[in-house]
Amino acid sequence: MGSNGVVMGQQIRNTFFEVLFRRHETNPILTAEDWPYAAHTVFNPGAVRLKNGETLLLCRVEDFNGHSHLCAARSRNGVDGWNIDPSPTFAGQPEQFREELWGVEDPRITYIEELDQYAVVYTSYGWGGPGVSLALTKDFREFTRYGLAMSPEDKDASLLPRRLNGDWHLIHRPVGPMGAHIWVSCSPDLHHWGNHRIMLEARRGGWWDANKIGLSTPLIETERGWLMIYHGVRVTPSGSLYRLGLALFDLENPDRCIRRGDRWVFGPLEPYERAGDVGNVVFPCGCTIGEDGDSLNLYYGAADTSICLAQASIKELLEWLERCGVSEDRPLHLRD
Ligand code: BMA
Repeated sequence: MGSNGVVMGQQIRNTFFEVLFRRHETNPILTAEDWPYAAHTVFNPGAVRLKNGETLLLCRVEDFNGHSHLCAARSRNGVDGWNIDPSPTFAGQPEQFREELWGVEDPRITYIEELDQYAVVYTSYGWGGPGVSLALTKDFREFTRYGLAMSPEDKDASLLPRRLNGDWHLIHRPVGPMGAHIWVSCSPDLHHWGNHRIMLEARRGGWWDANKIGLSTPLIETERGWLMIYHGVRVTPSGSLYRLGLALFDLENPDRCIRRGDRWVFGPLEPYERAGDVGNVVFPCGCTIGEDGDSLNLYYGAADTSICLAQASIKELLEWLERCGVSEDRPLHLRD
């Protein structure tokens, strides 16, 4: 073995790659075999720490028709002992919401103090393609649907937890002729959206996050700004590679990027991330923060097949961005 690598099982790992996210030793923490009813795969969960301290995962469950619905799993420690709803918690309702004909996917959860409710922003899948839908809930049992917030093709969306300058802010990822970039849009009432701005651009050419990026978890509020974990998609001759990067945004003007990391910080490596229905995918939709205000639990879908956990320190992520990130104010010709 060369001097820049260590052999761990079947994997060769580069010791020069700074490990910011540590995989939980019991990964995958949830699979379809844990489900109390027939499920093909479980992945891409939204996550939240409830007021009673429990962790709730709103898991994407794919059935044997190929359609997805959402199902809540609750645990005291966020690792094991999951109490899974005995039937789908939130499924498409195409009679009233035609955009949900082929199901609902990839939820992101934000607790909204002003409303004392959780906002669940999810992908609804219908004839128009994937769009962004919104629902509110107090208890993850009853939901008030707001319908489509962003028409197709759009996904990877999440709400900021409070109004800024009087408006709600939705982060989302429309697909356009010039690539798939992360946008932010505003609303006074969660129904009417406008003031659309690009928040983070996909890079070009040979970058790991060229052409297509998307929000991963809801933004994390820190003293230095909104911390974003985003995914970059690299298309290769044998399929797409989904990896994660970090960026930091101004607290009052979230379309102003303060720092962005050039390297990815987490990518598929373990067998359960490399192989599955869609191999080489790590796809987080939710995270929780420990009582210390620093430990981050990142819940992610592995290879569109199972649910995994990786842990990090928010302080370390911010320090890494400070050290290794670049300012997005640099001239465009240096950015591509
Ligand atoms: C994205 C989303 C995710 C999925 C990923 C990899 O476009 O559809 O739900 O995990 O592709 O297949």
